[in-house]
Amino acid sequence: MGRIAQPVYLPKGGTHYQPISWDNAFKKIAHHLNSLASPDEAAFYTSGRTSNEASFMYQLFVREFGTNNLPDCSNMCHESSGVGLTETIGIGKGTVTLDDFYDTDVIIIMGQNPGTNHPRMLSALEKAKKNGAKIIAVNPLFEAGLMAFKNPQTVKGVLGFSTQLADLYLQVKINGDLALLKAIEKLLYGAEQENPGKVFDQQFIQNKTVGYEVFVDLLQQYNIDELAVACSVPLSQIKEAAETLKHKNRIIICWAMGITQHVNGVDTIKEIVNLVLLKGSIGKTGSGLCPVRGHSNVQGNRTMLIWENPGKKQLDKLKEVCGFEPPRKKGYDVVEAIKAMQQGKLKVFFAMGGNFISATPDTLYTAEPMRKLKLTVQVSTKLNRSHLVHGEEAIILPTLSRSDKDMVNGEAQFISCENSMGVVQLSKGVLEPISKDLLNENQIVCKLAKATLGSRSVIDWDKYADSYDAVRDVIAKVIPGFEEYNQKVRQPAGFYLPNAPREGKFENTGFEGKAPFTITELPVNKIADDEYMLTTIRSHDQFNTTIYGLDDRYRGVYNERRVIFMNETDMQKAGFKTGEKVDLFNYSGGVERAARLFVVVPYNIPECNTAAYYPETNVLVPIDSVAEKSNTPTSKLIIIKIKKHQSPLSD
Ligand SMILES: Nc1nc2c(c(=O)[nH]1)N[C@H]1C(S)=C(S)[C@@H](COP(=O)(O)OP(=O)(O)OC[C@H]3O[C@@H](n4cnc5c(=O)[nH]c(N)nc54)[C@H](O)[C@@H]3O)O[C@H]1N2
Ligand SMILES: Nc1nc2c(c(=O)[nH]1)N[C@H]1C(S)=C(S)[C@@H](COP(=O)(O)OP(=O)(O)OC[C@H]3O[C@@H](n4cnc5c(=O)[nH]c(N)nc54)[C@H](O)[C@@H]3O)O[C@H]1N2
Ligand SMILES: [Mo]
Repeated sequence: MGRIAQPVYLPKGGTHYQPISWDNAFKKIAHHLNSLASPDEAAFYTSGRTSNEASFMYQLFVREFGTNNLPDCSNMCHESSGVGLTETIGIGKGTVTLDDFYDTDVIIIMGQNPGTNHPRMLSALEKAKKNGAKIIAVNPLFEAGLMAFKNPQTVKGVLGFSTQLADLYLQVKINGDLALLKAIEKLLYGAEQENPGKVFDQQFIQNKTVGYEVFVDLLQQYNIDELAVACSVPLSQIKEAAETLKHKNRIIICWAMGITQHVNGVDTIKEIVNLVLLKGSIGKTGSGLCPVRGHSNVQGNRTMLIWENPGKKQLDKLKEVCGFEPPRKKGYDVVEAIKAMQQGKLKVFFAMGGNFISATPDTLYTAEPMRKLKLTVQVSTKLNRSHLVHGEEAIILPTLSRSDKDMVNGEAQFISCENSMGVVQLSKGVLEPISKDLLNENQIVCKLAKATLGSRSVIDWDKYADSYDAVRDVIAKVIPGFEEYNQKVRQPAGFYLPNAPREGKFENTGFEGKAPFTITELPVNKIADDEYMLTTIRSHDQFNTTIYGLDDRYRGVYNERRVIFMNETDMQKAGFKTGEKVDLFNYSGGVERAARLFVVVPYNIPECNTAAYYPETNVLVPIDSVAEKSNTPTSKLIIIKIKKHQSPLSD
């Protein structure tokens, strides 16, 4: 079933991984770590599945070892949301709860495909609609899962009736979102001037925000027709969106990767905040900001300090409670870690889950230095590509998955996670583990810490290895909002973490309890005549880099993943027929990046825009193409050329 049942080791020059005992595996890793010239020569990656408990212990080990090199999948995912929200509302998280969906007037869904990626959200949307909410979708692709929804759990759903989900579908061009938001704001401002106080929430603006005057002054300088062209949505539809919002203030805006993975991802998120502030749609029922996360505990990982750059306050607290001086120098994020490998500054790479080589950009650029590392270690539930692109020596440590029974000293344990809405809940596996030889992630961390740090450590690793309750007790002392963690997590529905903006309070913004309007600029997305914009997306049959099947049923694609969705006019211009075999190229920085042998599929997508699946297209994403401030690879806008397929051997 693709699961791994025992630790395995690949010696230098070896061709096969071979079984190794846990003790020897830990000794080998400890030896490599302790031989480094500096702890900063190691990096410790995390994918977003690791529980709060294991994440906390992992960062504790890494920091006591002496580095902040904690890159994580967030760096490629919602980092732009974290940055954009922290700079505006003072906390890098969303502000809505599930109940808000059931009592709202308008939900805007931007750059997100919930039909495939967040199917459980569909029931919430269906219920919202039933309660009278209008849904506006913003997406370059007409996603079937956003257009209509068949709920298999209702009689009507089973009989094939479907709810129309989106009331208005705004087909922006790739990265046209910022222009669209400004266009909507401009129209609303016009209406506000005609009817002062009837469109914007002036009281909220007065009491809770700063920078309104400057913001609207600059907004006025934009030309509405130019904004419509910049987002490529017909003005009539933008007017319809503004009309829908005009007299409503219970508004929720959701977004995901279609917004975050752009050069200006942080700015687009700030513009989403601007719109919400104008309408006073935050800190009250049925309204707010909703970045929809990916991995089950990616938000919790960050709360537990899986972060290359945590604030001074949090590190001071860690020092006070845990009794050692944590390193203060900023560590590497994902892209910085790859570059550090290229420069020979990293020698050991340790991954707590994930599939680094397949998830990261510029696959060939990244693979080359990975192969030169002294040691790569992967803690994995399943085999994947990253086990094949390894250092001189390599170790795979198997672990329990979330669905496995986690027995410690004869007792089934539970762990806990935080979801997108800031709810912390426990989770307990039920399946019999595939082998008695598996350790949970927390045990792996504690045993490795003990083997590596030995008498240097001030932490009682044995105690924590055997007791999640003990781990939760220390988390309760270090992380704000987790006081009485062990009691609260045992409540049936878990507990909400404190979230000031949800209560209409804007602490930590640097503006005395107020939220700032921020000034953004439109991106310049220029392409040459023979170039296209490519956005990389998920199909229905995958979870990130794990491909379960070759179908993408909502988009009508079967038995094939190497497809490129193209506008029909573009196909005609280029002389491509349906099913044409093509090669894709990116030439950024004077390097040729090629993804060969794709099949052209005509699709309802704006001209000059194309889409293809991740991770097959990651070879095309230039390492230097990253979002400003969040350093997230721009996986949703890669400039490509498309040529008829040629075998690389034919010339
Ligand atoms: N089944 C399944 N579920 C998953 C995952 C999975 O792989 N499979 N992955 C998980 C993870 S880690 C994450 S982060 C989430 C990802 O969830 P999503 O963000 O929904 O995933 P993507 O397929 O990357 O798609 C983004 C959507 O944005 C649109 N889009 C692309 N470019 C733009 C743009 O410029 N503007 C706008 N407005 N839209 C754009 C695409 O057409 C697509 O509908 O899903 C999580 N859930
Ligand atoms: N071009 C392009 N690139 C992208 C994206 C994109 O949209 N386009 N999306 C980005 C995003 S949003 C994300 S989140 C990243 C995902 O990046 P990753 O999180 O690194 O990738 P996954 O495919 O989710 O990792 C899957 C592997 O995790 C391991 N695993 C699963 N569950 C567990 C567990 O409980 N414990 C442990 N130890 N291991 C486990 C399994 O071995 C499995 O093979 O990819 C990013 N890369
Ligand atoms: Mo993600």
